Amino acid sequence: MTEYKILIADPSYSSWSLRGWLCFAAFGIPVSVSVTRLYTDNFLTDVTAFSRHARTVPVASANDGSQFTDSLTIAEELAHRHPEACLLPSGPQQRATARALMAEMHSSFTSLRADCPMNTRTAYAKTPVSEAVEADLRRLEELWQARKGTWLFGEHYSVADAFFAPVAARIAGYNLPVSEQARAYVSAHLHHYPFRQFRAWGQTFASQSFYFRDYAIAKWPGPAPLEARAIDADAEESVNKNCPYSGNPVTDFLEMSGRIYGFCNPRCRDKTVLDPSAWPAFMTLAAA
Ligand SMILES: N[C@@H](CCC(=O)N[C@@H](CS)C(=O)NCC(=O)O)C(=O)O
Repeated sequence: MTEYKILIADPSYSSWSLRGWLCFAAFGIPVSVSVTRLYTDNFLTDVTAFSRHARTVPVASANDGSQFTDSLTIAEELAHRHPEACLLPSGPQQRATARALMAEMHSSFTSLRADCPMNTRTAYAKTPVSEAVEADLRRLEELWQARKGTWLFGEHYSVADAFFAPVAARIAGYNLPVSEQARAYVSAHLHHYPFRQFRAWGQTFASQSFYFRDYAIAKWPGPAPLEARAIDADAEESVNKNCPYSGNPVTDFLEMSGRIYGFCNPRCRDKTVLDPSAWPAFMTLAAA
């Protein structure tokens, strides 16, 4: 079986990393993930150590020696290698449309991307919107108008949806003016399990001051997390003795609804505290 690796950066902020990661995670394709940090001296060293030709993230590789040094390449290669995972719609017309949407996302929306960089940690109540950003939003509305259901091509999430996930995060986080229809599509992204998981996991990494903005903060408009907190405890007190994710012995604990649950490392505990119901393996344990 092909084994994949992906290098991404700052999961709360790197929009291309989110796209690349979703190409695997949203389609059940296993991948081993490494994380580097933007705006540091290590960034380029980490990227080139992963792939000699890469200069940006995401970059992925397969154990057959292939390197995927761009998010479009990751999407296209995985679609080609894993037809059973249905990354692209199967009908030729919809498939062509999906590719066109991804290509436009990849090459356009520069004002929206520059003025409202993705930041899935913070939501703002009100953000100044330039004419250029408004034009980008109108174009997105045009593209999304032909949506066939929850997602662009019906009830099945495609890589075209994955490509728009960071834009949905921007519209939500900066409270940008869009129609009801577009807001429903944004909301679908905010509720999507892989998106919620990436968002919760991202918050376990250090923040990046480059992305801070001096606007009034609002509540994140996605699903409200269940209440949980990290606590000091030991395995004796824990409902489970093995981590719901790795199966390894538990060392780090959270408390939710008066019960204690264990995990095999602090990051897995913390990503669960941040959004418990985003993690089906944890919720199965909590429901048992
Ligand atoms: N065309 C690339 C763009 C990737 C990209 O610009 N990634 C940003 C992070 S979101 C990056 O690596 N920036 C570091 C740099 O440009 O030095 C793709 O689709 O993967």
